Amino acid sequence: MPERVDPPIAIDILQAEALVFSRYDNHIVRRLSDMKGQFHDQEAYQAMLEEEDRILYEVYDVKRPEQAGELIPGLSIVHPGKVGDEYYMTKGHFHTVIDTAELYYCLRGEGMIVMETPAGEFTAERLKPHTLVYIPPRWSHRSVNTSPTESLATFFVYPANAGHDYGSIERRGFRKLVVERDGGPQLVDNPRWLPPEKW
Ligand code: S6P
Ligand code: ZN
Repeated sequence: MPERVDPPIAIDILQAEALVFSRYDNHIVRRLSDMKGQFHDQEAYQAMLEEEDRILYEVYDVKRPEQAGELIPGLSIVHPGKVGDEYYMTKGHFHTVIDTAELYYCLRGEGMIVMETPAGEFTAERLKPHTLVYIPPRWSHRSVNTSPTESLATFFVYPANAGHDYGSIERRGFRKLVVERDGGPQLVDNPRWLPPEKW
């Protein structure tokens, strides 16, 4: 039997009002209601939710077999906005196969990627167009849009067998929050963060 060889895939990133892939298999839409318990100002969260279940971010990706050797390319769009003083952000996750890395390339907008290891080591990188962030294995990651007006668009690629562990971040949070202070983004300690010994 000859080995199966898939055809290569070429994708254009279309520069419409929002960036979009010319072809994709999944379009994931995450709303305020999907982020219960994630923003520190719970009152602001509830008040916003009662008004409208806004879209916070969207992801377009290409489906590939979930096996080692395959990659999943995608586009992440985080819309501008805040819940209280905390900027719109993705849920954030560890990869289930924790020894898998990921690459992010910022196409448009401004923001941050916050990252944390299981041992509680924290770091953050600023994103602006053409910034490339390589996230090594074992770092959980969340993208945050710090622009008051513009969507944050990033291209990402990660191993197709990585999987997503959202539960750990839902329970412990990230060590720092990205909030607006004096008109700009600042990292502050997350008062609800659970250190590794309390997991
Ligand atoms: C997957 C990769 C991205 C995120 C996307 C949304 O490993 O990191 O595709 O899924 O940025 O974030 P989240 O935390 O909701 O999956
Ligand atoms: Zn990831």
